[in-house]
Amino acid sequence: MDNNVLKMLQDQVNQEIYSAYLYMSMSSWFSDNSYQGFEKWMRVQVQEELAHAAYFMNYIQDRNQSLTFEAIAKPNSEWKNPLNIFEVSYTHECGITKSITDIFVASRNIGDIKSETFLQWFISEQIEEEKTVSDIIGRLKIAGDSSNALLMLDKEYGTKIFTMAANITF
Ligand code: OFO
Repeated sequence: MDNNVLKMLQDQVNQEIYSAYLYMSMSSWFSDNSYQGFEKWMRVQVQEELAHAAYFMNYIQDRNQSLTFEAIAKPNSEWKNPLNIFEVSYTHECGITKSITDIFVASRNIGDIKSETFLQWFISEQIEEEKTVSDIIGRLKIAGDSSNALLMLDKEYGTKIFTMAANITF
């Protein structure tokens, strides 16, 4: 396997675990501020990110390559309000989309069809991740400072449940 593509895949494991860590921090803020629905939404997001990490780990090992372990960056834990949290989440997801796209392009450039095929699921997943968070941002903007509207959205997003492809385990 090409060393550069392998390094990018190894780094992506770290990025996915960092995503989980970031969403843990966000979920903790929601808990501290009595947004139980958004807290649950973020906890489901944590599970999804850990599953993403596992998916990359499995692929690296399926290609008979080794994992590497670097420090996970410390996430911010000071948040202003739900809108601020989801805006940061959106920016973060756009960055993840870019890093996955970069691995896809690097794989394509060297003719690594296996990696290219593997990464296609993630490209689609990132479109969904960005859209979901962008929709929440739009609705939070409509809600503005209305406590009633914020509590209604909190309740609605608390119904999110964890679902991933059956072949992904952590
Ligand atoms: Fe793994 O998709 Fe979000 O970060």
